[in-house]
Amino acid sequence: MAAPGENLRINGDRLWDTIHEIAKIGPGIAGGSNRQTVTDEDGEGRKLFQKWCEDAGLSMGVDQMGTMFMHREGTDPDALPVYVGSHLDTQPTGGRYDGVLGVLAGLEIVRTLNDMDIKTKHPIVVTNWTNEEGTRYAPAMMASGVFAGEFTQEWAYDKEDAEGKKFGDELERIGWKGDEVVGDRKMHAFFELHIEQGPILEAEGKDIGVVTHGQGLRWIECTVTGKESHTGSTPMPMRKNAGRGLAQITELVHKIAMDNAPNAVGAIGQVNVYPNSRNIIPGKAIFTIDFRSHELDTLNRMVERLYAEAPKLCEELGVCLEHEIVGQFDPPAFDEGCVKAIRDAAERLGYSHKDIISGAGHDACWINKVAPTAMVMCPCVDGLSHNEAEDISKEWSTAGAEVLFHAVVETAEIVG
Ligand code: HGY
Ligand code: MN
Ligand code: MN
Repeated sequence: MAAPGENLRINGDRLWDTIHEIAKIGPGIAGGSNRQTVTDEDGEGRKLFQKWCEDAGLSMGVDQMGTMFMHREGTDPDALPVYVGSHLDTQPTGGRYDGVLGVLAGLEIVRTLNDMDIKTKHPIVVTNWTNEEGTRYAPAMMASGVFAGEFTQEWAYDKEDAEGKKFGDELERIGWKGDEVVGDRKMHAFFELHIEQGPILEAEGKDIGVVTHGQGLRWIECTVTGKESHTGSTPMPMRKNAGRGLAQITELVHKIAMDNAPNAVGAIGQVNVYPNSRNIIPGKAIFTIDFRSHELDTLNRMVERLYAEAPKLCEELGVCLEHEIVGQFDPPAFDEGCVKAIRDAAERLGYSHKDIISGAGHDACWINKVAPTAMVMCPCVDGLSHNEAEDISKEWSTAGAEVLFHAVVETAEIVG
């Protein structure tokens, strides 16, 4: 496949303006975004994205998990499309770029191809995967997981949020439950641009991350049960404090990750204590452990050690522990051909680059199971993400989108 000329560039200003236009929908309280999956704000953001795509001549398909597929014709209708995208849903206190950059960079590729009247043999499909974040409804990368056959649609539809609302009902309520059977679409390749969400690229002064692998993930939901009683009148030796189980498992998770450093991380991000009253000893604590490593055996060892040590801790405290895996995927290795297209594009375009392992999970991690897949990363300020202060430069956004552009267009094969 002929590589695109190094003069083939995107309109970085237009991409930057588009990113900040959609950020007006579901704004956070501190300058970031709060456009959680299948909320009204998510629905509004989808509508704006649909308008932009249709204005660019794309036709829309939506599957039964609400994932949006925006199709640009190729010259060979029988050729499998090259997919490019990410996610428009955000964390409750998310940044403006996590996911959004990757979807809108896909739109910018189409806009640029239209401007230059460039045709490709393979169609190009810009994709917005539903519920990548997994915050309102676990697990993360939910729709791409159903697409890759990892979860059933019924299981996903039945997931409930903190208010007991089911995912499937909310998807229908916002009017984005499509008719396409999830996973029926076949892909020639899938590319995703994403901010690094870590400090490496910025610290090393690199414009581009060529993502060769991702970390595997285990989300373990724990329920520690003790006994509610008066914080004032219950003698200390009689207490069954579920909060102490939470505290000691929090420390254990940290210790397990540190003992497997530098190729492991662990924390507890979501915590609910019941009844959460100032003068009642917590009778129950429900929380989710997030373990990650790019080494599968390390990841499995971390989980085994948790299963061995956490129940003992709880027994000594007089409380009991139940746990269940609510999200998991093994460390992905991305397609070498697609990874090479990205590395060559960075080289051709004169951007500094380094091979990198993705610390965060992405839809590409699941799609990698069903199609040749790879990711491009750009730096983010202080490596900060999942924080409203998440920030990138226009230069980084442009560089990432241009490398994505070249990898997509080379794979889709320019015609004429
Ligand atoms: O959890 C993750 O890694 C992703 O940001 N959803
Ligand atoms: Mn993301
Ligand atoms: Mn995220």
